[in-house]
Amino acid sequence: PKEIFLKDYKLPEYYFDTVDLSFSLGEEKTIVSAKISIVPRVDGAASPLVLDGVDLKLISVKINGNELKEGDFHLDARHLILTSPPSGNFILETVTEILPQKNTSLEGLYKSSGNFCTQCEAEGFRKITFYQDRPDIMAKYTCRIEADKSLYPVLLSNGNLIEQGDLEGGKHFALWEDPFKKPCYLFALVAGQLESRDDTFTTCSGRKVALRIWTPPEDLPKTEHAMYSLKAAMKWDEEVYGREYDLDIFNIVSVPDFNMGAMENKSLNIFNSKLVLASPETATDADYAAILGVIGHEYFHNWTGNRVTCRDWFQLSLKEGLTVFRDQEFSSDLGSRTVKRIGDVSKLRIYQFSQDAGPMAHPVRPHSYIKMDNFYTVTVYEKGAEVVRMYKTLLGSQGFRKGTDLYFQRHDGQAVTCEDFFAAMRDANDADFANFLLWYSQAGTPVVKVTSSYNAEAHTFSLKFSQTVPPTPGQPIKEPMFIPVAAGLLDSNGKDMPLSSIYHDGKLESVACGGQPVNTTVLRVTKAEEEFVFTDVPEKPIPSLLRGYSAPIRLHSDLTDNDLFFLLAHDSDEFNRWEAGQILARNIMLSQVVNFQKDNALVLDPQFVHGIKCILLDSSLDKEFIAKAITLPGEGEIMDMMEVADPDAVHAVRKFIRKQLASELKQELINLVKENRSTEKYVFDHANMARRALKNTALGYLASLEDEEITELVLHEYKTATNMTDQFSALAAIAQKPGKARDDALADFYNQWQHDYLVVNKWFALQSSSDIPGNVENVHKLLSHPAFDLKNPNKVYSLIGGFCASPVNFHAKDGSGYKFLGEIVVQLDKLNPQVASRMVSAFSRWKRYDETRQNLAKAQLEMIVSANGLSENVYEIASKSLA
Ligand code: HT7
Ligand code: ZN
Repeated sequence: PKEIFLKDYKLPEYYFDTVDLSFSLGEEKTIVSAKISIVPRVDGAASPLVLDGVDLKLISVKINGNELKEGDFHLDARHLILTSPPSGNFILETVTEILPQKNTSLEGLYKSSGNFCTQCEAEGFRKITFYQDRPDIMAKYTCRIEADKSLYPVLLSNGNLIEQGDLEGGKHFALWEDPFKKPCYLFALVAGQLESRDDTFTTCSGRKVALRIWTPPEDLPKTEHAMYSLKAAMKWDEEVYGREYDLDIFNIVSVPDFNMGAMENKSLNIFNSKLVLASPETATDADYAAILGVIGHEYFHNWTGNRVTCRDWFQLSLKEGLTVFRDQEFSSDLGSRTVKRIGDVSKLRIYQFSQDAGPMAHPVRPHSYIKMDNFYTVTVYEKGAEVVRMYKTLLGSQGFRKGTDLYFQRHDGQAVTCEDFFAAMRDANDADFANFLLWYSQAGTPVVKVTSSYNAEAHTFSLKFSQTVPPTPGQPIKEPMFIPVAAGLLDSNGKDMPLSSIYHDGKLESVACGGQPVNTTVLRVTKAEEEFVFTDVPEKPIPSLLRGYSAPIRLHSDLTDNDLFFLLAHDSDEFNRWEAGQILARNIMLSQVVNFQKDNALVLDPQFVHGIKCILLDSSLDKEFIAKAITLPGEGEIMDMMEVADPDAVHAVRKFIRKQLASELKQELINLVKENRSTEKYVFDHANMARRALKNTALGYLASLEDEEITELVLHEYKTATNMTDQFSALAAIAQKPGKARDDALADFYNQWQHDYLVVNKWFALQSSSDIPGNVENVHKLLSHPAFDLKNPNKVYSLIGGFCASPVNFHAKDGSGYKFLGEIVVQLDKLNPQVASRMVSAFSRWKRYDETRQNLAKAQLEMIVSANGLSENVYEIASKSLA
């Protein structure tokens, strides 16, 4: 397979001005006619025009109305090359035949549950028609769709509907025109039996926008929350970024077969149904929150991605990092900022740090790829969002807004690079960003060590930083990064000390703001070793560092356990209160892992139990914060901190600590369950979600006990639940232990919800991710369950993805988990390479385990790499994992 490099980027030889597409959708085949007006970049230069095209049957090709004969063009499996096009502007017309009904890859044009739909990002448009399939080709499109009227009554594409009508033979047509230039990855078409929930939004300048959410008729009642989310997002983007929607219509379509979460096609967003459909009875709070975030995310792309797009796919984080940052802030503003930040940072540390430390580590802006689909990663998205967040941390809200205003002003209608975003931030603020651009080009998570010392005579407090960035594939040596460290100092009462000046680099710098001392200041750490000395510090402080998690780094400080307990109890930065508890928990878990490995008895530090108890009983705290603060770090996080990951030890230790906490705090936890039950009808707001989160976290702890009273309680919660959040949490609590109660509850749940495929997917995931011994057999059986279908990505993510998320069973020492995944990947790859390559990623950290596991996992990777007809998608991940 061919590797593509950022350094090889070249401007296109030809630009496309207008593109007129015409689709005749049929049951056997679909005919696509394309008429493109083409402008050479350099007038008069008649270089060959290379068009991408995959799985297309060419019917005809014309230039300026004249049909080309063989010899005037060259056709291979991936291209149509016009060897000597005219020297000036010209019109290219092609007719191609495609087979959407046979397209199980779910990219290009395909059928999903009887309806036609498209997915063109990243390089799916080449499966629809011959084109220069690259994002720097921006053109104005029209799209005419013709289809049987009774089978496909609804015909949608981008932009405005300008004509529609009936045709002979029971057919009809619709003609859409998009007035905005766009890259082809934003093209979309939908045709099918759909109905819409309609609403309107009046923009800040008074324009009325028609909003439509399309679903199969039976799903329509479940779109209320999606519509609420869309309107909230439109308003927020006006208020926070001054961005108004630009067309008179905005459509969202829900489809059950979709490789990712959703797609931001211009004015015709297409969504995986699990991120649109919700009702209190069928969706959990987590589902509701995800819908809010993703509806916001895709809507925000209209400015960050669509109007200003990427020059090439290496710049993906330009739109994704920025848009993730925007959706994170949107959700924070509508809910709890601290809780949202804890969730986002946890995701980053669990998944992105792990990627950064493995064979697939790549910079936020990758240097090369074989298959672009493999680079829609947590590094590009989540670490990319952290990079955007750092601009804001350095510039403040107003400075950041000045930067985005200048970015839109300079680049509206253009395809640009990460440097263009950087330059807008810098120029709008006249800022010195030192070597900040390294965040885009250096992979790996920086490790920062900090030591502190107090000088009681001089009343100064020193922080000495040292940083390293670990080597990653292709990048053995790294430069020091520019790391913004938000810091505060706590006095002995736990109050923030006022900060006014710091010695740094031989100079005394004021950190006051408008002449007033501040509680938090941002230290600009840029060197391998660097010291900051706070002045006028009357007593020895406890430092609170990296407040709000101001940079995506691993921070090692010299804080003692007592300091951490103090921060847990007092820090004004709520994120750091949570963080202090997590550091303590990680240390305790790691020390018990050593005990477990030495066959010593496991013990739990009473001070930790007391700390958790204080949090549980602190009624001044947000309930969702309490739920997060009492949740132990995940097994993956602990394994990542070990020399050799030991899934059995980590699992046993986490289980032991949970059980110990449950037993010592049993009465407090029972009270929390009872006090926080749902009494009224389901409301999606922070207070109610927080209450449910606390109740269900407490229930989960209690269910780890062997106790009749608790078994009764958990069953009672299951039976009396009035919403899916409570029902599913109770089911998960019951399912912790094998036995009749578990079997009965799982059967009961399936019985109740078998008609709802989204709920059934939860049921699959709950079983597959279970840590009950020998679970691989159950998962094997579920593969032949009538509700399972390997062609549907959501079902694969639930059943196979769920299984890989269970460390004890996936990493079973007999290799049964690895064998199961290996076989599935080869099978799946023939249907859907994108989904198969996501699944094969579960093997990528195989070198972290003991020798027996390494050999077993490696054998599966070798088997996969040598499979016949392997896709480039799976090849890239599997071969890089083996390297
Ligand atoms: N921009 C969208 C990316 C996406 C995608 C990429 C590869 C293959 C399938 C895909 N479906 C959607 C989604 C987003 O980040 O907004
Ligand atoms: Zn996105």
